[in-house]
Amino acid sequence: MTQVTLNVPKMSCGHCTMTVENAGRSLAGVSSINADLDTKKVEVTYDDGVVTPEQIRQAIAAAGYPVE
Ligand SMILES: [Cu+2]
Repeated sequence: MTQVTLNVPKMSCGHCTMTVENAGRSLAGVSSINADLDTKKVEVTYDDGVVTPEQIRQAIAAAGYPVE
């Protein structure tokens, strides 16, 4: 398992973090995702043989939250 921390500054409430987490969870290979509202960071644990960090970024961006 590989871990990555993404910056998602647009998250502004609990609904945002839920939307971001659900977007990440919808991807095969993502084993855990935790969005922190205070730091605007999203920690993702994933299987790098199944999914790439770029795909995770794109899924979160497609949900309306650009990753910086
Ligand atoms: Cu929100």
